[in-house]
Amino acid sequence: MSYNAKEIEKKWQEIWKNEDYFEPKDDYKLEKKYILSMFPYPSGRIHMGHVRNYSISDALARYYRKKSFNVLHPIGFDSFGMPAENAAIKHKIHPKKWTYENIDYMKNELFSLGFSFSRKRMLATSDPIYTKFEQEFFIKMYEKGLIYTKEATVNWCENDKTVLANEQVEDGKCWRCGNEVIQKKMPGYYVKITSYAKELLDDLKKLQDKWPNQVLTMQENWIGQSFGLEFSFKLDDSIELDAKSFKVFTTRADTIYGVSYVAIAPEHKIVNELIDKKLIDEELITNIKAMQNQSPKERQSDEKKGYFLNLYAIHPLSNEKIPVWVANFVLIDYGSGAVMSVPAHDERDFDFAKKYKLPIKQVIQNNGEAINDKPYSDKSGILINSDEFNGLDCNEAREKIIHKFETLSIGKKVVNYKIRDWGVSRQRYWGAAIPMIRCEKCGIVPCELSSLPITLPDDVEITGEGNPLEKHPTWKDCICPKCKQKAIRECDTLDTFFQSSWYYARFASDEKTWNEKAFDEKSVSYWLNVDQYIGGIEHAILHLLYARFFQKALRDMSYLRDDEPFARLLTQGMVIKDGAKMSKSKGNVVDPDDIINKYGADTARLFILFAAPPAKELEWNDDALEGSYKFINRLYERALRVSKNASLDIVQNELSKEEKYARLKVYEALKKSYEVYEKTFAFNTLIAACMEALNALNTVDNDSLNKEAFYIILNILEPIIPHVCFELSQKLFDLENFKKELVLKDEVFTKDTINLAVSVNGKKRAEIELSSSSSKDEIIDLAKQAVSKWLVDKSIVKEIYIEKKLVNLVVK
Ligand code: ANZ
Ligand code: ZN
Repeated sequence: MSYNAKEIEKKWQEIWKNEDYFEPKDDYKLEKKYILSMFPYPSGRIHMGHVRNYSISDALARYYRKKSFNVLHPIGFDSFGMPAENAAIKHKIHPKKWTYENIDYMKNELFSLGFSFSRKRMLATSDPIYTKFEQEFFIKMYEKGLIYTKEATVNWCENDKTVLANEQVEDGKCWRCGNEVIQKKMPGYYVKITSYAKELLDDLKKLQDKWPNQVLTMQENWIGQSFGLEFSFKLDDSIELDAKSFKVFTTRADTIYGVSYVAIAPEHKIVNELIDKKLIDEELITNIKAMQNQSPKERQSDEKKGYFLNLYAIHPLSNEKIPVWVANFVLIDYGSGAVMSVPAHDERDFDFAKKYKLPIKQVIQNNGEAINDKPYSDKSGILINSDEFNGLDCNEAREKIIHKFETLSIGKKVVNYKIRDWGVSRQRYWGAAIPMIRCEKCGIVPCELSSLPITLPDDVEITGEGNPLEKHPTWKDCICPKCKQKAIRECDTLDTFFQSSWYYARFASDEKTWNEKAFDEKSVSYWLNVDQYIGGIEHAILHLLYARFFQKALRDMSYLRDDEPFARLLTQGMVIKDGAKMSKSKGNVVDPDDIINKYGADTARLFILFAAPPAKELEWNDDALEGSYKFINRLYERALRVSKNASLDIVQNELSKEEKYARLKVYEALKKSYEVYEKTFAFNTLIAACMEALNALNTVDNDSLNKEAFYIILNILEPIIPHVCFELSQKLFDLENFKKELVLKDEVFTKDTINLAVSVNGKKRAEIELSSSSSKDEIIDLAKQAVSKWLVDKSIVKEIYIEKKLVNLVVK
């Protein structure tokens, strides 16, 4: 009877399926655990990254089930998005067909790996019922002012023919296809994530030590809070303008007397007024227009550039005349779109001042040194050239100067955030339709809730050119809910991140009510928030930020209760092979199906959890895979030698030294299992402990001990290699018993030996291990034997024994 993975795995997968083994229970009095791994995109096949992700979550789900928790471990598919349309263009297959065929295939793959997902709570975000509630949220957010429309410059990918959110632009390239992103002015819908900026930042504190630090830092930087002073510069009245003043934002109010010019963004309204009224010459207008047409990325990489606007502002404290420049480094949508420039203490301002020969005025002392070829940008030092503030430390000065502006009512302390509102309009077919209507008479009108979901037409032509919904002959025709006249449907669809922002909450709702409401109140308040979320670090910013925003917005719309969606987060490392991330483009992919066919699912799972701790990169290694397979074989053969009828009564004191040692190893593994499943997730160390225990058992021939040992080891390993553990447990033990939680036996850990140092003339020469019941004479005898080579031709003058610590022999 040798190990047959195929047979065993098929058998147990059938049993689990037929007996609804992994469905969460409706009994809300039970203690719950909601374990969630990021759901896959239905690209066609499961890859090793998925196997890793779900092996981790499955191990946790199975562990907590064993501990009698009510466990929710759901799975679904993030099934709207561009690849489906690209497949349509390339292979002439309808996106819906492509998507749902992939889902069917991948579902089977997932279950062939033995993952204990709930089957009843499976969903795909392209399901009309999911769209229905998503559109409901959209309309409610619109009515609350959390979603609005604006014409704005957007990131545009010419290859995917769609708008991209800032978060989807990586190094100026499209996150999906890698194409260069360009700037385009377009109307679109925006989610006002900025209105939650402060809470999104403040609540990161609640996640401290529960989320990886790296992710917390990335979110913090992305939100980008800074405190400073906002005040107005009056314009000198030598030129007649509608704008009489303009605001600036500075984090360095302490440098106010060092301002030598002010710089405004190319899109600033003063610039536009100067252009519109032709108050500046043709050549300057042309130059400024060229600057306006540059993308933020081009402006960033371009050298600092600017033009004097023949305009002066008045310094609010010194009343000096300060030249006003337009500059490419000033962003229109940060702060006030204008900067007070202090070349002596800011790198950027310094470079600009050098280039255009503008004055450099030092206002903070730098160890008595003057500013020559480098600015002094440290935020420490004593103020000089600053009137009444001279002599103050710059931190104190900053507060005092802000205070002065406030008392004079010419400025105020403000908070600024770098985060921008989230543009969600996409000019694509395969997405959730934006449930809005454009009426000539009434303007933009939300669809009626009773008309939801607004589903996609099936008969579309997908060519990659333009928006298929826009081109459809009839789909966009509709009736305005307000005036009942003919109107036009919004033809853009939602960013797919809109769908993945609330799926975790949908899973938490009882599926029996899925058709009637977005969330069943009782079940979401029981299941949420997610106790442990597991997924890739690539989602550190966008997905996790959007989901956190959704949680808060849905809370404020009374759908949900918690402030944060994911109590704990584990970001798993990448799977790499030959030094590079496993990916089709690198041609180094190992297909999980091939591993399952050759070795079985348990081997795949064991290997992936053994090869590296979850947060670290995992290097693919064929030998280690083979090694995992061998271990399972050995486990299987050794377990079958256990005699079923042996009693489990073991008297610790009657065991031999080897038996005690083997039993200790088994219990050490058990102890480790609590720590690993509940805290560290270092499955590799747990598996190593089990291997050690198995080795120690090799020398033992004790039926009771063997039976106990395998009972424990199979229990510990079940979350990792479930099929073989279920199989063996069924053969050896009563399965019902097997589900019980295990208890540590302290007696196993009490050591009955002590270690003693032996020295000769005060110098340590050996260490001996002996039974704690040995007599002093026996101990000294053993000690002498251990150091015999230092006693040759010597005579012992004194024997010193310090109980349980050391023996010292004084010799001559
Ligand atoms: C004067 C100053 C002196 C500044 C100094 C810095 C150092 P953070 O910290 O990232 O918020 N700034 C303000 N609005 C800007 C805009 N729209 N585009 C480009 N730069 C802008 O950055 C705040 C600082 O960035 C502000 O403080 C301002 O320059 C500049 F020694 O004011 B500072
Ligand atoms: Zn109307």
